Amino acid sequence: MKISAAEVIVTAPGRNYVTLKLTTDEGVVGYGDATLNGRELAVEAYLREHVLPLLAGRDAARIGDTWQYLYRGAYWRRGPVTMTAISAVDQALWDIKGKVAGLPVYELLGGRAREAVTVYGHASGADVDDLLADVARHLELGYTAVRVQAKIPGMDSTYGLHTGPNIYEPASGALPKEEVWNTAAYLDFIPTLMGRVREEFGYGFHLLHDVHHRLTPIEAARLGAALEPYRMFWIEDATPAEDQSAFRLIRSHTVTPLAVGEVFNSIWDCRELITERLIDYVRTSVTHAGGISHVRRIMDLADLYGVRSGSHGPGDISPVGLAANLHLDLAIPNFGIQEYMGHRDPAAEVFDWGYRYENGMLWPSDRPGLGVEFDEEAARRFPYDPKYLPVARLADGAMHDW
Ligand code: EZ4
Ligand code: CO
Repeated sequence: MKISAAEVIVTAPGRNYVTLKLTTDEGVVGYGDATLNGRELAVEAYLREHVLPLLAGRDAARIGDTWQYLYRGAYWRRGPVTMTAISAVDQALWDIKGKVAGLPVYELLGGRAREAVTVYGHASGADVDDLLADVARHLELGYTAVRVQAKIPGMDSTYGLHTGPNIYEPASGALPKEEVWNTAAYLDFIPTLMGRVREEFGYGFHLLHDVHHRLTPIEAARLGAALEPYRMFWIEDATPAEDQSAFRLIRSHTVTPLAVGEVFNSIWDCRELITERLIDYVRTSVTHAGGISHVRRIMDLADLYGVRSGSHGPGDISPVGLAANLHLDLAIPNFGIQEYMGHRDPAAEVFDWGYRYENGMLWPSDRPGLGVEFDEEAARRFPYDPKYLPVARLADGAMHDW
């Protein structure tokens, strides 16, 4: 069966999503998520100009060979744009393979190693009381793991907060929003905040926190040590993710578990982190790290070293991308946890995702392939809506990591 048509569709039902559609000469359709927040059209153009012309006539069954062709065959390898594009092709080909076989993709990956996928939800607040109310709401909804973020006193705005009821959307505006960051205020506040959460709700659920690349290694080490009494499930992205050696220093000072990697796009980004056991969870996602095929290899490497999965699952991954990640989460032995933020209205007018949230877990559908339907006509009603992620500066105006 050959790929006979390929198309990229950009649509914004509530937020921007980039979707690759591959069609075979027998009329089987596969979808892949190619959404890269704030850089959507770069991936769309990479796919349209440099990848789609290579796909027509290729055997749709040969997922691995197509992956290698797009990765090794391109002299300019890796990077978020390229790898998100390759990922979309990989997802769409797995979707086709599942539909041809009449089986959900997790069956092709060896079958379910668990019934459902444990997820963590996002609690946030404008102050401590507001945050505590949101944690309570998550626990009532059945979440067994909750990420906690709150506005840092003394700062005008802080990353990771809800922007509306149940909405977390960092991208906004025709130009990037500028936030002012204060490390000292942050480091003073976070241990107090986690202490308050444990005091109110106890230790019977997993507590997570995202540092979002803001600290130096020694600051991250101090935070990890200060949080030890609160038994965090993890602290995420403690330092800018490209410096793998930073984690040696953090690791040597704290037993707070470490997660990193939502911005990683290949196995090479996390090789030392895994093989030197510098982290506990690797956060690569199917959408941004080369698809099901490549993330499966990352997770296999991680399994050898006792590192578990904790894949990125923000609102800026489409229902197709999240479904693809769920199929992998279901099948791998070293699944840890999956991030889940839901999908923002009116995404359901365009995507029918099949999986459902219940009791702190995501439950797969038994539809063949990835199991996500895409309504192209509805997609056309929601044109691309340009948005940027924010940037961060220090009080003196110097650029900082967002
Ligand atoms: O800020 O996906 O853990 N989740 C996160 C995300 C990122 C966004 C960036 O597009 O850090 O919410
Ligand atoms: Co994060």
